[in-house]
Amino acid sequence: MSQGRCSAATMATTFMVMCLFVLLHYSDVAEAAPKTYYVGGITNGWTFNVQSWSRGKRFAVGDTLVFKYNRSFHNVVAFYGPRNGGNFAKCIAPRGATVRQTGRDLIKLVKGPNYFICSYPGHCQSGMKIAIFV
Ligand SMILES: *[C@@H]1O[C@H](CO)[C@@H](O)[C@H](O)[C@H]1NC(C)=O
Ligand SMILES: [Cu+2]
Repeated sequence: MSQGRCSAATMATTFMVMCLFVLLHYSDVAEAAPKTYYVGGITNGWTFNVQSWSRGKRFAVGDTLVFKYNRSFHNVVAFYGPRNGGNFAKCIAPRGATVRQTGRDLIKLVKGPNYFICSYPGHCQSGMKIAIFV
């Protein structure tokens, strides 16, 4: 009887230790749940002088960016990878880049540099551009 109780307690302790281990392990490995961000903030959205909006934020692969804007005046051109740094700096949308223009575009971040510009003439030059490094 008392032996049975004892081993039950031992098993319970072992189980708790295992649970704790699994918890600690996964909190280390698995990142927080993906986040959603409104580029430029929910009020202003995707517009001129938005380029410093990403400063100080920590982005992760799989986070979603929401680009909210008036589609009569703007679009979102996304391109990726370290080779496109120059295009981003010069506000050039590379050939084959995806152009979105729904007025509310949801784009997931990928690993590496993620570049977004508005390709309407002069808009990117007026700060309608963001670079996010994940
Ligand atoms: C976009 O701008 C046009 C022209 O100013 C306006 O008529 C329209 O209502 C705007 N659309 C939205 C979704 O704000
Ligand atoms: Cu624009």
